[in-house]
Amino acid sequence: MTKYKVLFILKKAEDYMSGQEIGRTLSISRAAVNSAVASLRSEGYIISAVTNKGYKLINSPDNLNEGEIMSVVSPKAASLVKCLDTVGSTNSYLQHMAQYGAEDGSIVIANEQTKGRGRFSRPFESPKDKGIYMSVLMRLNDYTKDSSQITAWTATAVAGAIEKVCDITVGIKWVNDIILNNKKICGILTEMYFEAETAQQQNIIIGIGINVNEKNEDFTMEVQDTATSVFSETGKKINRAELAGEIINAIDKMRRDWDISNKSEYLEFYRKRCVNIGRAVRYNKGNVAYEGIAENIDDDFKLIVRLSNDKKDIIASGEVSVRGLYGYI
Ligand code: BT5
Repeated sequence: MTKYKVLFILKKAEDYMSGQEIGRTLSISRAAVNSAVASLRSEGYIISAVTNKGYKLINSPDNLNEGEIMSVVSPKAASLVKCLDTVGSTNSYLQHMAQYGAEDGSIVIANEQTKGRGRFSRPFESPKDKGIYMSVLMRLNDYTKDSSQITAWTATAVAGAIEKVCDITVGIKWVNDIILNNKKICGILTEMYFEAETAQQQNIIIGIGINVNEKNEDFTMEVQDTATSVFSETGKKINRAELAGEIINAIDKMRRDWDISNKSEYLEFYRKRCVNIGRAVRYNKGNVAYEGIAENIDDDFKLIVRLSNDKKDIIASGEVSVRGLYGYI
């Protein structure tokens, strides 16, 4: 959108820039520049206008849009990002784009989801303008790789980005939750799509939901005991575009590491942050309930559990509750 290209130019400019110069750079008229500026102001941007000098960006709100993303990642990465104000689910939206040929690496980011979902069709609350709700498309070249590990790799990439931007240390609850002070600040949902005739995996969509600037009351009563945000725990207001940019870069690196099976860095980081290890856990397989102590993460990111009867179990997927988290006392 033109207005976000204008925003990008204003963000890069160190001083006032004339409407004529902005128009020339983007090959648009001065009138188009004026209307872009008016529209950006209505979104909360403070833009000063001085006769014979032009425009200068004075202050930016915490908005997530393509102009903000352009100013935090490379042009190539930015060209793959689509930002939406509101959407049902970014995973569903991106899957639709994938069916119409969206490129490998395409990303959709929304400021709000009305039907955000977690695993087992559970809802993922996605309050407006507070969090980051994004999905990434991976079209795999190598179908022989064990793509079930993607969620753990993604948790590592996202946790690293959160730690860097927010200056905190997080935990990871196997397999897909990032936690802070024993509550959840991020969930990941990886969905795979297969072609009906060949059963060949066609693409993977990785959905990432992060609670960034929410207050406790932004969540419904149902999840208030489970969910928290970076802001609630640290008191820091985080610039969502900066965090989104860091995540985009981390995912981009992850995709390259995935192609060359560069796993050790991810395993080491994951094991260090995994809050299950050494704690009591419980889970179900079919109708049978199990309890034990989580011992470690194996080299395929599976959870190793020492059961109450001293037998060892290795869990590849599913829901595992950890004593001390989310109401398991
Ligand atoms: C997840 O599932 O945590 C995966 C969440 C993935 C969300 C992203 S947002 C972008 C993309 N588009 C989508 O539609 N989804 C993805 P699960 O482990 O099943 O956890 C779901 C449970 O977390 C719910 O049953 C609630 O208890 C809790 N929950 C709901 N909203 C939450 C929130 N905002 N923060 C923390 N916990 C939440």
